[in-house]
Amino acid sequence: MWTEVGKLMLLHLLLMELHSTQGTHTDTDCETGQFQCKNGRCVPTLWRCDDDDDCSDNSDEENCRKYHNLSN
Ligand SMILES: [Ca+2]
Repeated sequence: MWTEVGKLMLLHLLLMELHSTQGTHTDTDCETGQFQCKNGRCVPTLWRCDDDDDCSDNSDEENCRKYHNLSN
């Protein structure tokens, strides 16, 4: 009985996820070890914080403070 409920919940969550990502198809395209740019592009995580704009929108350099001295 419990497992059936669990399955239903899981299915529901899955459907919700699928539905919510329909507009942005690129959301799940990145493989493990890849970083998802804001524009949907995938770049190797190694390219993050290397002070080079690989995403072409600079989002791979945005969330790191390794090389950039942000105010905090
Ligand atoms: Ca980079």
